[in-house]
This record gives sequence, C-alpha cells and structure tokens, in this order.
Amino acid sequence: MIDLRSDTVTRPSRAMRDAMVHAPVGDDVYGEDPTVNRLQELAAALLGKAGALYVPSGTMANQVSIRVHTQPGREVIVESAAHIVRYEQGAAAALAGVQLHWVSGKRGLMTPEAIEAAIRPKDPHSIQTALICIENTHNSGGGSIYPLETIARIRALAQQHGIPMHLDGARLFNAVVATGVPASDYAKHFETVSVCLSKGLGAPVGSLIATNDEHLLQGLRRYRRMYGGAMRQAGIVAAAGIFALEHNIARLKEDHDRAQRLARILCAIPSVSLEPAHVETNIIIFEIHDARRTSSEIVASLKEAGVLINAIGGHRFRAVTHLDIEEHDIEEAGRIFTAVLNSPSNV
Ligand code: TLP
Repeated sequence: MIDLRSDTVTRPSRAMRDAMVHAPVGDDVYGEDPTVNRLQELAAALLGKAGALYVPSGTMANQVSIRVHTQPGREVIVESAAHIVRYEQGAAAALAGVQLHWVSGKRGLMTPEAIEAAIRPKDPHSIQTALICIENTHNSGGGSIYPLETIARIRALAQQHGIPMHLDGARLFNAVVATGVPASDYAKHFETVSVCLSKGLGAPVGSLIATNDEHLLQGLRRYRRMYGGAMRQAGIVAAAGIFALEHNIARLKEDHDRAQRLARILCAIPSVSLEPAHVETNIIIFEIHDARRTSSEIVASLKEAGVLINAIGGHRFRAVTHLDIEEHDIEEAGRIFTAVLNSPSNV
C-alpha cells in the first residue's frame, strides 16, 4: 500500500529505534531527563530561541501557546482553514475560552492588510485581540510557504498594536528546506514557535515550543501539566526527536521533489484540477471532478488499487509525500491514479 494520507504515517527507522533504546532517561517533570533536555536545547538553538519545551503533540503545542498568551474572552486572529480552526476540536474555545477570529487567506496565507482589518479597536465595547497565529507551511493551503517579507510586515503591525504572535510551524522545516531561509529567521518574528517531530521528520511522537521569554516558558510548562502533557522518562521518545532533527531535515527536499513529480503526473489526468506550481513543499491538494462517483468512492477505488489518500471536503483531496515514500512509489502511485481515474470500470 502506498500511503499518501499524511506525513504522520511514517514508522521510525532501525537507526532511530536504536537511538531510543540507548537514550539515558530521568523524570522530566523534575527536569531530570537528560535526553529531553538535550532535545529542547537542540530545538531552541535551531530556532534561535533561548529555550524550548517538549510536548506530546502539535495540537498541544498550539493549545498551550494560545493559553499562555491569552485570557478567556479575548480573541485570536487565525486563518480560516488553519489547523487550529479545523482540526483541534475547538480546543481554543473549550480550554482557553477564547474566540477565534478567522481571516481568509489565499492558499492559507493571510495578507498584512487583512490582519490589520481584523485587529479590534481598543475601545471599551470591543472584544480585544490577544494573539495572531500563523501556520507555515500551511497544511490546508497545500503546504504553502509564507514569504519572509510578509511575516515581517505582519510582525511590524503586531508590534505596533502590542499583540504577540505564535507560529504553528508543524512543518516549518519544509519551508526552511524549500526556501533556504534559516528556521531562526522565521522564528525571530514570533514570541512562541511550535515545530513537529512527527510529521516529515519521521519521529513517532513529539513537538517543541521555542521562546526567548523565560516567563512564557514557565507558563507553557504549567499549562502542559494542566493539559496532561507532562511526561516522565520521555527521553525514550525524545531520542527519536534528536535523531529526526539531526538526520531528517535536509532530506525533506526529496519529499518536495517527489510531490512535484506526482503533481505533474496528476495534472495530466483529465478529471484532475491541479496547478503544479502551487505545490511548494510535500503536500498536494487537488480536485477530482468525476460525475460517476463520490469522493469516498474515489478514495475506496484508489485504496483497492493500492494508494491511500484523504478526501478533505467537496471535490478536494490531499496527498502527502514523506520519509517512507520512495521514487518508485511515486511512479507506481502515478500509474494507479491514472488507471483508476481514467477508467469507468473501477466504479
Ligand atoms: N496535521 C495532521 C492532521 O491533524 C490534519 C495531518 O495529517 O496533516 N499543525 C499543523 C499545521 C498540522 O498539520 C498538524 C497535524 C498539527 C498542527 C497537529 O499535530 P498533532 O497531530 O501532532 O497534534
């Protein structure tokens, strides 16, 4: 089965598992796990921040960050198709008690002008804007990358209004590899930056939140505890994270090249709408217009033929390349897409 549903489906390699087996550990709630501490230092250094906190998931990274920057009744500006809006079970409202103010973006990317228009006036009637969240790369936008200059303009606005910024950088390293912009150049514009180890980097679990502010770091640690994410001998999994950061960043380029190759094959299929130039990293979002079958029937036909993808609403589908997808898988997946989507017999 060629599994293109997500870059989260990767399995830890032999070498990563060896690193996990040999990791020295301690109780991380006491701050005594040397492997967790090393991972946090490594991530902080990569992101150019003073410190970092290891958390179990990208969702928790976003949610403790939202919690630490806000108070109940405040508002958070976020793109309308962001992970925080779509895929976190309403946690920002349920756990932080904040209202999300959606701003529409083009392939997930908000303009500084649209953000400026969404910032609430500081008058006694108006709800107050407490935070701006940006997702880079943008998942539902098709792995799209924020130009650094756009981020800098948003940052200038945020500073002018005294509003902190959080980066959902679950796939920040995909942006780094695709553009050559160092992670720290993106990160410097944000009070908190989250990155995921369990997406393209191939670790089984874990995310990090980096910040320069010791007070914020203390707060993040407390909310991690409150949200049930404080772990004990977490060095076992943190070792996989260290391995991922040390070995699996530069190779993301292979995932991007493979996504580009698959996009070119897909766009030659008449029922597919896709602009290969919009595939900037490892995520391909495309439409299939096939009057003969529903989205779930298309997914089922592809699965039967050996390819897994996700239907993401309407006529839209998502395919993601990753560490466990090789060149030959792309060629094979291309053959399967072409056969299934061109053939009425698979209905
Ligand atoms: N994304 C997953 C699904 O939840 C949709 C995927 O398959 O892409 N931020 C972004 C931008 C993400 O794409 C994800 C995961 C997260 C946060 C949350 O990470 P986890 O799953 O570790 O909570």
